[in-house]
Amino acid sequence: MSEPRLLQTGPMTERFSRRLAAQYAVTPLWLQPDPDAWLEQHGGEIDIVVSSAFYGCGAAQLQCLTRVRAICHFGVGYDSVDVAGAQRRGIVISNTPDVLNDCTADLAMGLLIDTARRIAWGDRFVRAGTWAAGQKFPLASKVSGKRLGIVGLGRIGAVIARRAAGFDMELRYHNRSAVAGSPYRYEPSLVELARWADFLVLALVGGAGTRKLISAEVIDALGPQGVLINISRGSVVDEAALVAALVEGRLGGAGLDVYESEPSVPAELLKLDNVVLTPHVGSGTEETRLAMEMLVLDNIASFVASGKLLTPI
Ligand code: 8YV
Repeated sequence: MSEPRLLQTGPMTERFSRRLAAQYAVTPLWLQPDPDAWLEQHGGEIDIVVSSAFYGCGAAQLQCLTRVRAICHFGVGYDSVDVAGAQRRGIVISNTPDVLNDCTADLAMGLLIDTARRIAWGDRFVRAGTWAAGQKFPLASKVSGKRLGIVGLGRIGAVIARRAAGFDMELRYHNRSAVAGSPYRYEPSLVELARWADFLVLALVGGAGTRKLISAEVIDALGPQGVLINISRGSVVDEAALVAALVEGRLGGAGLDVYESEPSVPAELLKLDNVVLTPHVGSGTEETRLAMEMLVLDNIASFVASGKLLTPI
């Protein structure tokens, strides 16, 4: 492909934008005075789209991109991309799998330990001078040796399982179907897994197929001693049911990195000490973001050179 025209739908790092612009003719869509008008007018000139979890490539955008042949997506989850629409038109899509497994699994364990052991809460307690004033901090819950249920034993889920083994945790998982050759016990019923588990970690894909899979029934099965950890997508949880259960004390706690309408977080959660909140940073380390950027650049280079993506979905 000679002189491909690229469209980047949203900002990533300065470094990535610089590298992309050094190699290709690229339009930063979010910097256009009227991005929709730009797409209407110039969408037909674009060959390759660069998207991300926050700035995807939806059906309306894709409709304007009449010439596009590839979408190189920054992130492992591509629910912000109109995959069905792209595939109908033979547009190929790449994502950035594997390079973010470690960091996302690390954050899952961090949220789990923080929620159970009340690290952030303890930090607030110390900073507020409450400890110095003589008050006692409430006892927390033990992590080691407890029961961990993983929903979605994919690439990230498998790394979380390995981390959990280091904490002598008992492990079961739920997927659409059992993972062939997995050493862990498969639980076909999500509600039963939640009933069994002390901690339920969500590591499944987002999108229409998993919307609100973590229902009020699943949350109630996890119960007042249970803790929910979500590092996947906010869309997989019935967030209103989760908030109600936490407010009413029907769920023990939650460690959340993702939400239904990011970056907004339900106000009720901000007041709860048994909830730990992070701003969608599963892959958010210098090392991992650099590896993701390089994989996006390598996918683009491969597609331009050979018409083939390195990590197609
Ligand atoms: C985001 C993510 O891509 O990989 C994913 O699916 O959600 C993240 O890594 C990243 O935060 C940038 O949008």
